[in-house]
Amino acid sequence: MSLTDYFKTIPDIAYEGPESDNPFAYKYYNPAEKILGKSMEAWLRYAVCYWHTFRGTGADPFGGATLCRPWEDGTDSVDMAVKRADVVFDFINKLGLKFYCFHDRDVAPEGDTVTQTNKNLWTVAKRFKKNQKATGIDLLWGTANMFSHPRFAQGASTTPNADVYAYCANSVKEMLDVTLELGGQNYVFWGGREGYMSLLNTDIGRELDHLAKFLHMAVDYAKKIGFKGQFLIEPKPCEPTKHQYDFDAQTVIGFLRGAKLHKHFKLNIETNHATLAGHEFVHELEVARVNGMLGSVDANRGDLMNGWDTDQFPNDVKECTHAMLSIIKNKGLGQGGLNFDAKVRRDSTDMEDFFHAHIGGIDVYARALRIAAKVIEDGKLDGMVTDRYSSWDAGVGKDVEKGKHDLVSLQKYILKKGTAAPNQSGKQELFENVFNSYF
Ligand code: XLS
Ligand code: NI
Ligand code: NI
Repeated sequence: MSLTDYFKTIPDIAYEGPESDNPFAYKYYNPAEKILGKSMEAWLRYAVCYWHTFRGTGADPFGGATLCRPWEDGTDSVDMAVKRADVVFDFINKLGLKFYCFHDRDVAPEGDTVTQTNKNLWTVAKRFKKNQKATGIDLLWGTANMFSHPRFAQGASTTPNADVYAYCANSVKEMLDVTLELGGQNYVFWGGREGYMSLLNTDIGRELDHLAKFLHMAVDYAKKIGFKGQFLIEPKPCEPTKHQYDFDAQTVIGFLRGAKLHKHFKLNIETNHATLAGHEFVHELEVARVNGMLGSVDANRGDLMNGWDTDQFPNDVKECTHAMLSIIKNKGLGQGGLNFDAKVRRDSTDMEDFFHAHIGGIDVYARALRIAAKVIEDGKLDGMVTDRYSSWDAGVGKDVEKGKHDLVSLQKYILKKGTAAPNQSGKQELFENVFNSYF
């Protein structure tokens, strides 16, 4: 079934196995195939993101639009927005995926008044609802864009301008209503302008209080309307602001705990944001996971030579495998998923390139899932980690974990023993060799 005929030259993308050389086929992603007792589709829950794939133009600070989208009429009208909504569902259908994600401003233009802006959003949301019904595609998450328009230049919920704060309340309220109406499974906060450029003109204490208040208002409103979706915060250390408050997973978790919001939130971890923070992607996943807050993933990658958010499609099998190990240990992403927050390069100018990009990202994670499952099934790496911590499984270590010790009793123990047992080798190189042996 298709709503438009823009992709009629592209075949439905299906699994053909690793031997296939068809660029319009999956070599590793076989949605129904069971891995560790669950279908690949259920583990991976891929989503297409509206903003890069349908609203990104290829423009950069040095040049204008380059990308080819034959359906665009050059306007930002509501009519165009509704037409685009049909194309998006056709695209996701061709890929055989089940989810999409969007910001309010990706899908509908602002009007002259707030009332008109909200009306525009609902006009497109109605089309989404119809298309979701017709295709079985669901909303993974909704969010509000509170960073593009000049009114947000000094912050959204951390702005010095109280009217802008109220404007943001309207945006989040409407998008929560829309997300509820569309059965969205999560709601994301990414604080693009929630940070500062200079401490000379910034009252960070006041701004952080306002941010916490704002998130509490969102939680209260969700409760009021019966929104059961998961709230997610997406950490990022910088860009566009010099320092963003949601710097990394550990920072966000600390903030949420301090504001007594942690029970209501999980994290949406983005690969390129992790690396911008000076962390490996898997570090961020693990920090979220061990805190019980790994909710969803923005799957992309950066460029090692570049210090900004290049939002490239993921293609590193080893990095994705390491990530999938964490996700499997998390027993999956629950109602979250893998959202391709990624864009084709500005010189990838064919409409087909959107397919190649997604096929590549889908296959690299599918391949990573297969390898990670093998690593887990073998149990070799996990066994080596367990061995490394074996001093905690008996004797004094076990007693400490059980809470049976204090400083005095531990001193007594070590005085009696005379000195600490020697360290066992950490064997990092062996661990790396074992991990490498799976590729
Ligand atoms: C930007 C973010 C953004 C969020 C959604 O760097 O990744 O795209 O995912 O607002
Ligand atoms: Ni993102
Ligand atoms: Ni990003």
